[in-house]
Amino acid sequence: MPRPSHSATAAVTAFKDVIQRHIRYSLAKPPRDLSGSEWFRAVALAVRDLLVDRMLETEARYEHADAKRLYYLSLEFLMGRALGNNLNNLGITNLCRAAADEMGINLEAVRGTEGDAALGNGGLGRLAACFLDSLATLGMPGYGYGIRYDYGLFRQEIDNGYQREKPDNWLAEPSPWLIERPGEACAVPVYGAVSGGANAHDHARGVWTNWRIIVGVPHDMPVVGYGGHTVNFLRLYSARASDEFDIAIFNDGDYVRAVEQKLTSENISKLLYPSDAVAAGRELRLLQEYFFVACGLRDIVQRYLRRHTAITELPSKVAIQLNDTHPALAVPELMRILIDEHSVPWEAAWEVTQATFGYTNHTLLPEGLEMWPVALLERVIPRHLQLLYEINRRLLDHVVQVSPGDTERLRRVSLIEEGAERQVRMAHVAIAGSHSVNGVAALHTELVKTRLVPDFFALWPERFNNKTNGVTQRRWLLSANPALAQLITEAIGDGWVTDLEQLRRVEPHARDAAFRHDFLKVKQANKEHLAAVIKATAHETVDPHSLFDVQAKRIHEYKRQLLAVMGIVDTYLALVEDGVVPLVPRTHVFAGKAAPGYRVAKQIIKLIHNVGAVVNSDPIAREHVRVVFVPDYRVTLAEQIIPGADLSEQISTAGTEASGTGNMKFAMNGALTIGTLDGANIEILAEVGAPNIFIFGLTAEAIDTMRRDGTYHPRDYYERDPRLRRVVDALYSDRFCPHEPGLFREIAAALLERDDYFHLADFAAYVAAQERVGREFTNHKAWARKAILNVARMGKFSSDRTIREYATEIWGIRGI
Ligand code: 26Q
Repeated sequence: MPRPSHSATAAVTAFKDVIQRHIRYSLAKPPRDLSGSEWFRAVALAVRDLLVDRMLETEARYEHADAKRLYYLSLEFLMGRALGNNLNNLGITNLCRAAADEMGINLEAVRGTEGDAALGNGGLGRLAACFLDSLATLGMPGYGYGIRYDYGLFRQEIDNGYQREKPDNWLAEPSPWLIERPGEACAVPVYGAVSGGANAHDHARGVWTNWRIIVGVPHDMPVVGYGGHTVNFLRLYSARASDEFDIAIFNDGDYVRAVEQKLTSENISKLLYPSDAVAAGRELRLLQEYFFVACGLRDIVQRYLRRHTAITELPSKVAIQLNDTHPALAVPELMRILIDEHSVPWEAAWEVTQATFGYTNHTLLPEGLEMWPVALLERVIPRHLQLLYEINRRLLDHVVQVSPGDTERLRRVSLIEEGAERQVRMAHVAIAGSHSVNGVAALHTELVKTRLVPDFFALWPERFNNKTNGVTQRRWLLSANPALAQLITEAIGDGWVTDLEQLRRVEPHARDAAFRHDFLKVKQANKEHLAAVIKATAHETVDPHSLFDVQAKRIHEYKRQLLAVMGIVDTYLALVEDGVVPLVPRTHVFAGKAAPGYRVAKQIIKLIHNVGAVVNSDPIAREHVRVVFVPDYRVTLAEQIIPGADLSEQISTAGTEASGTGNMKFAMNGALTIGTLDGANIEILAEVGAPNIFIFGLTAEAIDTMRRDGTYHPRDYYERDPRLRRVVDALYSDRFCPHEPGLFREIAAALLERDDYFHLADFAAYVAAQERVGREFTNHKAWARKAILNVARMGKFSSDRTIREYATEIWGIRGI
């Protein structure tokens, strides 16, 4: 062991001093009285001091270079914990640990007390968080803009196998990472009416009156890149009622109405909507979307105008990315700013708007496409509706020019869906108002072009492009799996931390018996850790030498947790009824939240628990199969589950999962994938090679054809396959719900009658693929080789690569 140098010990002392200063002057307590979470606060505040210094330096650097900036507008940022990540990226983990040791506290325990910032539902929100890490690591001026929800995604508790939601009051103790900036608060008008304004001849300058003011207060969370050179920020707005406006009503003597209005205003940033696919058409959600977009654009335009005068040159210094359609009201809002506040003529304003925005689509599911009733927009943001009408009029004029007489096409392209209730199609707004439209995996982008919006693709093919998702290896490998990270670094150096393609150099080590041995040792230790997590949370003792088969993601019919359950039921019945013993003992690990209003998803959670109860209590079956559900899946739990997986389940119906990002995290941590030809699985297959992944099931094209022609009859599969029949019959019977007869009948009946997600069509192929998995797992050497090759071939799936592509092909920004 080298002795710490004098300057190292001096740095430890200095850092310790900063922590002690915060204990005294920020917490105002003597150190001996501190609780665990107070230690966290003191350490975090000391780290924050460093972040603030570098954030100010970073801003000066950008300012000096007059750099073009990227603003990532998103209703969701699923950040997880920050302390460990900030220490790692600043490169001061060891220094901080030494300082903590000298004060007699354990850094890992302190890190363990931090709660997750769970301001997101799943994939889309976590992608935004990975992007912020990559932007900062690449030294690029890129900022997140979102909402500082009082309540993040609900905590999941399980009661008798049923999901129960508990509020996530994450700001009960204020976050040390958030820097409130009341001085930069902004005012946003809502409700009221417009007079004059848009019509065919005079579309400019409507006058919006009688609005109510909502105040947005920014809170900045510093985002440090690896190496600590760059600190960007995530700007989150909370909503406050406006004092002045209250005073007006107070003066009218209507005290109660004034207080009521104050409450509604402050509700806007109260909670994250917990749905990740079904667009909840609620007024409060619309207010959220408009509120944060309006705050963000004011801020962006203001920052631009501090140094520049020509508002029409905005796109030379500003790029704005719309994370799905949730922030798509930015399109009419920027038009309003340009036209109403800067007197820019329509044509020029529209050019500026299109050159500024890019739009990313994250879903093909029809129920995921956002639509807002025209009548609601009319009431809440009348001026924006007027502008949308004018955008639509010009769009439809253009369509008439290029395909005269095609009224069907006009109906399909329109921003407005005509029907009993007229609705605005937000995807059309986003596409029309952007110069770039991208999908998040190769297959997904093709389906956006051919299935989702073929008319727009015909109109503007040059706008459409693919940006395959990625994840940050700093959080998902270096920090979540330090033992594997160290093994890799010992083999190839640490260049992979900022250049994931370097993992290729691990490939030759897959043939090295000693390396394989070390790799398996690391995996085994991670499995033992996961077994301890399972014990502590699901209260089940599992064998860490069994195959850990993991499906961790939001619960959704299209993700087909039900197919995995059917596979388990098949194994169980074959064992107890036919005496067929599986080749390897398995532990099936499930984790994930269901949207509170999604009945079927909640039934699936109950089914997993009930199948687990039957299998785990059967003295014979439990020796071969175990089923556990780990409650409250979130970033911090993912960091503990993923490194301990042998097998990663990515089994969505082909053509439904836009990309998936969990698939990348598991493979990067040396799990093999069992998966369909869906989303980024297809690209993972291309990278790792067919022998190193278990692919099964129908293609998106085959499923598309069956859907179109109405040729899918699930009952045919049921009648022809006795194994499948036995499984469906067992679900239909009370075998897994003896105390609640008929509980799963609805699920079984839906499988037979509709099976919207083709479980029955893929069942036989899934079971066969799982049998291959079992066979191959018995050969430890071959399995280790394949797992190592998976790690070595994950270079493409770094969010650094994704961000470089966005930066050069869409945003026109660069590292400074
Ligand atoms: C919309 C309107 C009202 C309320 C909620 C929503 C809403 C919220 C969240 C709709 C959708 C979402 C989230 C979608 C999502 O997470 N999509 C996932 O995005 C990932 C990143 O691109 C992909 O990897 C996943 O395949 C995709 O499912």
